[in-house]
Amino acid sequence: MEKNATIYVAGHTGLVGSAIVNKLEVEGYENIIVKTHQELDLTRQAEVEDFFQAERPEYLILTAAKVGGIQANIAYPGEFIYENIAIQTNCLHTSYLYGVKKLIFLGSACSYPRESPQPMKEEYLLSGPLEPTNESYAIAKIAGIKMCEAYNRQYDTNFVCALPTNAYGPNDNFDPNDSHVIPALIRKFHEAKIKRDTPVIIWGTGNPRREFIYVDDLADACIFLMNNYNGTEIINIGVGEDTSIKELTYIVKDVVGYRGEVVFDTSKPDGMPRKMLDVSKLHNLGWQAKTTLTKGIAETYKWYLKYTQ
Ligand code: GFB
Repeated sequence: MEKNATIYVAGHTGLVGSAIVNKLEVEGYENIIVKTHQELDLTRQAEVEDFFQAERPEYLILTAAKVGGIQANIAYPGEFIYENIAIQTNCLHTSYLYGVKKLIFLGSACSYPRESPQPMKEEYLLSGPLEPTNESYAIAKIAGIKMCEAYNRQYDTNFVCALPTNAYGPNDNFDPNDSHVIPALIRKFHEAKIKRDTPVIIWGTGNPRREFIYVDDLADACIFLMNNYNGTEIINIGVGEDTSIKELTYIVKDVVGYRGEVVFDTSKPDGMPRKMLDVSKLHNLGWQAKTTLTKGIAETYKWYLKYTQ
């Protein structure tokens, strides 16, 4: 991407979009376009077309999506399938209509089969049934991936699809019910520390394993792919190692400085038993994540204290 190109970052108020805008600014990109949800509702095709007609973005970084943790996915499957399919369909089709030079669409590691061999290679997509707790979200993302492939094939577009692992970091959603596990644990441990409330309840058995990427690393990887990758084949973005929810619990507990008891509530769902990406394709292109889990959680906790307390 040229430094003076017009780059539309869809979803700039979210976790990933905000980190991408920050990184683009630091790297000297001068023409970044953003729109709030009030200014542009991406689920409305006509609004999206009017926006592309007026602004003519040359590049699109598509991070806008309805996202949430395991409980949000269980509670709102209709919203997850509708909003994600609408947003991505409108953005991808309009990008084709208005000749966007290149875009990156973010899929998700949860699009891989529930019982996928680990680590998950790109070719395992659609090789088995999905994890039921996030099937709507996964199906929507698979539809986006397949739409990119189909448009590249039929219209010779340059639509890149990346599948990131679970992201976390500053600007995350810390809602106790709907958030992902890292922001949820930061908030639970912090509030328990302040209120001297014990025990802290962790959902599930603690046995599932997840791979977590710090959002600044994910932003860096997306910009790297925009500048260095043109394939139609999907590409995983991860860190190359995973952690059990139990190990994660004790890392967050230490970072926050909570000294009380922890209880695992096994009546809550575990979700997918293990989710870890094979990142050899990305490594072979020359990109690797830099931030350790403990450092990333410490940065996120600092942000949480500064901006939410
Ligand atoms: O982050 P999380 O909601 O996402 O949960 P998933 C990860 C694991 O942490 C699950 C456990 O095994 C949860 O049961 N966990 C323990 C908790 N305590 C908590 C808590 O207080 N809050 C939360 N949220 N989890 C999502 C998908 O799955 O991953 C989405 O549902 C999306 O579609 C996202 O793909 C990245 O990794 O299980």
